[in-house]
Parts: sequence; C-alpha cells; structure tokens
Amino acid sequence: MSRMYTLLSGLYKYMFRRDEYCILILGLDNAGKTTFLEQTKTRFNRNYKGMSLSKITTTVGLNIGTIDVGKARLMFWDLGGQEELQSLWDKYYAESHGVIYVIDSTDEERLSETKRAFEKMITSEALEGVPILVLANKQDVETCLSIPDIKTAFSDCINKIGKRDCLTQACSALTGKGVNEGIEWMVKCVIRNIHRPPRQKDIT
Ligand SMILES: Nc1nc2c(ncn2[C@@H]2O[C@H](COP(=O)(O)OP(=O)(O)OP(=O)(O)O)[C@@H](O)[C@H]2O)c(=O)[nH]1
Ligand SMILES: [Mg+2]
Repeated sequence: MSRMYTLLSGLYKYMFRRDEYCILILGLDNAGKTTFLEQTKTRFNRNYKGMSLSKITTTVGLNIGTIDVGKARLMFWDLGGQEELQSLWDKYYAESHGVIYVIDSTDEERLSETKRAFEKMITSEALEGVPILVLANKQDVETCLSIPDIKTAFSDCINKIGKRDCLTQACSALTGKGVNEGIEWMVKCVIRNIHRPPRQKDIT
C-alpha cells in the first residue's frame, strides 16, 4: 500500500512539476523594458488583462512577472535602468538563467551609453554562460536604427560574448512584433543550458 502511494505521489509530482527559470530584463531607462514585460504577460497569460501600455512610468525598484511556456515557467525581473539603479543589476546575476537586454533603436544619441552598460554586464563573471537576447526595440518607429546599424555599433563587444547563446532580435514592445520569437528563443536556450539547472517547483 505504501509503495503504491510512493509510486503515485512520485508520478503526480513528476506530472505537476515545473522548471522555473529567472530572466533578467536590463537596459537603459526608457528602452522599453516594462512595456516589453507587460506585452509578454498579455501574450502568454491567457486571462491576463494587461495594464494600459501607455500608463507605464519609469521603474524604481523592480517589476516581477511570470509566464508559463510548456513545462517551463519564466520568472522575469524587470529592473530600473536609470544610471543610479544600474549598480543594483549585478545583485541578481548569480541567480539568473537568462538576460534580455533592451535597446531603444530610436535613440542614436545614447547608443554608446547603452553599449557601455551592455559591455559591463556581459563581462561580469556571475553571468558566464548565460544566454543573452538583445532586443532592438521600438522598430515600429520608421526612422529607427536597423539591426545591421546596431550590430555595427556593438561590433567590438562580440569577442566578449564568449561561449554563450546570443541573439539580436528586432522588436516592438508596443505593437508586440518580435516578442514571441524572442521569448521562444530564450526558452529554448535556458532549457538546454545544463550549466544553470532550473529550480523545480510543484504546481499547487
Ligand atoms: N514607439 C515605441 N515606444 C515604445 C516601445 N516600447 C516602449 N516604448 C515607450 O518608451 C517609453 C519607456 O518605456 P518603459 O517600458 O517605461 O521603459 P523602461 O525600459 O522600463 O524604463 P525604466 O523603467 O526607466 O528603466 C514609454 O513611453 C513607452 O511607451 C516601442 O516598441 N515602440
Ligand atoms: Mg521600467
């Protein structure tokens, strides 16, 4: 009887277990991180009534959001991007499974500033081997920088990326274009990254 119980409860746990991954959303202030998170929650959570994207204001502290994709649960930490808040980013590195780095493609003036912040982030040892999705955001704006423009501006970072998955994806957090592609790529990467195993959570 008790063996039967063990067997069934083991099976139950297996079936109702989720692998949980923590994904950081980083980038300068005004890049569109919080807008991206709200758009993602609206797209991946069936019953989520998103807040109006136009009501989002600058993040002081952090926003947390969760989505389920297949058996994976992604927990997003959307951190504030203002300069004085950037010093808090590395507190989260050791526990993260992936990073989404958001760039404002309409802001050519701050391109070198965002590149410096990106460089500092990818050279951090605590993030070694962690997949990075670079989102070239605000592609809905006609006059924005293209993906090749951004890749050229970031070209001397390439040798610092090291052995990790990295993708630059065109996106608009506002319209949702490119959001699903980015998330699906990230899910694929974190699942196959054996160096950072997920936390396992029972579904209750
Ligand atoms: N046109 C356009 N505007 C966008 C897009 N994504 C965000 N925005 C706008 O950019 C501004 C900043 O967006 P947020 O999501 O607050 O930016 P953030 O990166 O979270 O900024 P911090 O919290 O200060 O770090 C808002 O006015 C958004 O409506 C986009 O894809 N296209
Ligand atoms: Mg924000």
